[in-house]
Amino acid sequence: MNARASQSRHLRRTLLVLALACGTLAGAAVAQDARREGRRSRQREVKPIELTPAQVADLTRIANERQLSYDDLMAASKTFMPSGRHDEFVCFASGGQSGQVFAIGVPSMRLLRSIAVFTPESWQGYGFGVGHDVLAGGDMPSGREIRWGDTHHPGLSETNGVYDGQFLFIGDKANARVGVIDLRDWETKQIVKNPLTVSDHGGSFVTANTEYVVEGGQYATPLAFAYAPIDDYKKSYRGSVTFWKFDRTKGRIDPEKSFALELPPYFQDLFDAGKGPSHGLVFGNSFNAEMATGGVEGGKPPFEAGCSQRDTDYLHIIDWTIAEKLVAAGKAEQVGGFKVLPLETSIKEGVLHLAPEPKSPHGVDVTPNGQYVVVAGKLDPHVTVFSAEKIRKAIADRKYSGKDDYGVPILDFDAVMEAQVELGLGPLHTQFDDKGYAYTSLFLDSAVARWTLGGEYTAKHGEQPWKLVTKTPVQYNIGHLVTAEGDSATPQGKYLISMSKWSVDRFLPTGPLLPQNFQLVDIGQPGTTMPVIYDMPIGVGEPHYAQIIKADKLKSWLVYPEVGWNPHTQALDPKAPKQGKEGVVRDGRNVLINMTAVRSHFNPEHVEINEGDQVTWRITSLEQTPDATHGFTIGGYNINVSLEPGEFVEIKFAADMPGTFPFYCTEFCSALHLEMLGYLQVKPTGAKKDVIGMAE
Ligand code: RUQ
Ligand code: CUA
Repeated sequence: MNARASQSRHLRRTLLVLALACGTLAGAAVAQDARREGRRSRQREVKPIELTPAQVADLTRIANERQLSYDDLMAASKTFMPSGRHDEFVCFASGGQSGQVFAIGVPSMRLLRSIAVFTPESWQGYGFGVGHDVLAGGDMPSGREIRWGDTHHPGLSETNGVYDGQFLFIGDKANARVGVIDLRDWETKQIVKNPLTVSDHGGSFVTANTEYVVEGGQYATPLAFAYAPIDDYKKSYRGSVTFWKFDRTKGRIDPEKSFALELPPYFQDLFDAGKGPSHGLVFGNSFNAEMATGGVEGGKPPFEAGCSQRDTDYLHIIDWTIAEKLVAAGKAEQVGGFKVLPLETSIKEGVLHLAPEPKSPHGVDVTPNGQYVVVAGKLDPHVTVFSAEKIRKAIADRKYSGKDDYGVPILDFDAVMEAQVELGLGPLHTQFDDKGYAYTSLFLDSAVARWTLGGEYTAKHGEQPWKLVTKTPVQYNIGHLVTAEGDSATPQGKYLISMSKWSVDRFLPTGPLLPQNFQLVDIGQPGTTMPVIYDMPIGVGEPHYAQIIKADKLKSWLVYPEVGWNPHTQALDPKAPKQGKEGVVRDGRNVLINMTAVRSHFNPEHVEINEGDQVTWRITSLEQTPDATHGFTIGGYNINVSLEPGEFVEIKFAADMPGTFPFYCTEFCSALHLEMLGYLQVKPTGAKKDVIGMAE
């Protein structure tokens, strides 16, 4: 080979390597194109189509080959999203026992993301190098670690009863905790552990301006995890509802400014906050007004029987504006280091009233105008509608039908009830649309019921008020349902998701553990038309509640605002390693690694430390290109973090395991992704040689 040929081959190879390594530039260009493309495709003008006879024949042939009906074709055309087109709505669904939150595009029902909240999750690095402080916030006051959650009810932040797209709260029923997610980067920023109880259910529900995040308890216990024999139930066991004060500027719950109410030991269930005329009140239902304590093994009636003897349980009506003032005036007591308003104070000062509600209620849902409260009793085929105005009047006029065992006034049922609507078997939860309809899930019927609201809504739908309109069967055993912004002051209508608990035969079998079934229901047309148009299997956990928000309300970041951004403080971090200042700094046994990451290398690539060193490993991603995410793992050290564009992370660990540990990038970031690696060498104590070789 002559010199020139070899030179040119060398040049070509150099150019190729450069081209690959210059992923930054290439990637930026690609991403810019994609961004432009994205914008174009969203605005893409698609001319109205008119099917030619040949096209109709084509469609018909495919439909017949695939055994699709006309309704199936319609359903497909209502849900299919062409590549690059974005969904109109995002559904944030609880991830049940997975301890996560799922984000799903609507109407395509495509899973967009899971957000780790209570359970460590390795893709996001949550609990594997970062996020430990957040997770630790949810530990028991005794210090016991809790590393999972049973997420039930997401609550989007609201302004004047309307979703504002800033924050998302999520409750953990199993351990009584609330997580706070910032919707700029969709990451969990805080977990607060309820200091009074390990059992909640009525969270997270926000008041109309997110003044408070409401967390209602569930199974009564002595407060603050004390022990008391179950025979002391009535005396020593208590329910509670906690009002977590939210600081919007900090994006955090402020436990110091939060408080709770001591409640009778009924099993408080779901809660909802008033808005408009009912703003200032929260409504919570309960079961077990009987105060049954179970004991089937000793021949006593089991909970299921003991809890459902009476015909009515108690709706709790709580005025948090009074409670807030009392707490500010020092009327709260310290229980478990937390401000708790004693039950007798709440009674005396008019914070708490009860109203009878039908047997074993579950959902309590305030209408968009804030005028009505809909309660569904699982063992009553009706939903019962209470009027906020009548409740306020009955409280003012002291229209009581009696008091409970603890002296809490019970409002006269007929004085506060507006309507009862017979819907079917096992009504659970209710949501609303923009046409004056309400939708209630019927667990036992496996159906969604559409019914008409009364009052000012009558003019909207033009039908008879407080009447069942239609029912759509769902598959199967629906728990919650959710309509677009359907628990806010501005419901959007259009879509409803039936969160069906059992899928049975809807999907290919996946062993004895089957997915849940999210069924999209088209509620765009009035009257009796309300078809199911999509089935989405959820095979990660059993979701409970969800909320659907208009996608354009979410102002997500595509890259962090500045290189060196700390997602925990949501600010540029002065500790973030800077380009050109990388290296390893030793201070006695403390070692600080300042590292940067950019396609396709880490700097430094060699990190040599000693066994027993305390390591602080800081990494800044220098990337500014959307989606140019790196990962960072040290094999064998249980570490993996996600490095999103601009992000700064700090990982701390003890180098207690000597040896040679490659670290590498865990996101396929570029053509030279496999080459994005380095070596951590941990020299054993007493090692004689510099080179770590075979054990001697
Ligand atoms: S509650 S359906 Cu939390 Cu109904 Cu599950
Ligand atoms: Cu960076 Cu792969």
